[in-house]
Amino acid sequence: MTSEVNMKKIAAEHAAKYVQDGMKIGLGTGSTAYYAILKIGEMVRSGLSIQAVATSDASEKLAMEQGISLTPIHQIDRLDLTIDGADELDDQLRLIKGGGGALLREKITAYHSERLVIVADEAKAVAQLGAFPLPVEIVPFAYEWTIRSLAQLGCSVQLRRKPDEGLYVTDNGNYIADCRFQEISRPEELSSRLGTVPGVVEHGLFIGMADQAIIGCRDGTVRLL
Ligand code: ABF
Repeated sequence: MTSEVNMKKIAAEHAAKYVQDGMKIGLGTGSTAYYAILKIGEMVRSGLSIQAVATSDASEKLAMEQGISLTPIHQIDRLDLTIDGADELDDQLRLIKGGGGALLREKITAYHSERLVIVADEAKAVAQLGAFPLPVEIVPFAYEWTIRSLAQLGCSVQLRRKPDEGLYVTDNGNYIADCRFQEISRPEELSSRLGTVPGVVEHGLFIGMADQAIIGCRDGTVRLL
């Protein structure tokens, strides 16, 4: 029986095989993308030459520790491949992302990538999105009003806090509102409605962005979606 950690590792290392010499790579965020960065670091130390952009300060730090040099964004027009995690994914490759607080940089990076490959353990694959609270990045100004507008979309909203500390602040200086919908039956519609709320910077619904998902399974195999 494979542990959750190993399911993440199996999926991430399978995705790392897609990384070829000379590629421009987006490095995701989270505990699954972590294993992809470790594997890519090993490949770089063995001579692989890539240009890389990280989707969070945490992934940037990890990449540098692994010997992956990061390229300034202005030197890259478009990425060949981004490998990233997800909190939920359905069979149409619609995703909820942002549990790690990096959704804005993740979505920007994914948008400017030729391919987005999602790596996840099998628990992330769901029939319908929504059990995981949808992270929404909002500006600090008037956040109380923004939270009220989000609640009017039919969810209960919790402003993310750091354990034993104050409000969680993203790498971009914004807050995260975790929106509990329970079930999201029409993700495309919700995505559009979220975009109309002033104060919302970006949300964690990634629709029509992922090209493939690599799921690490309990039996030690990977399932490709
Ligand atoms: C990141 O990966 C986030 O968008 C998401 O929260 C996380 C998935 O969690 P993990 O890989 O740590 O299980 O990209």
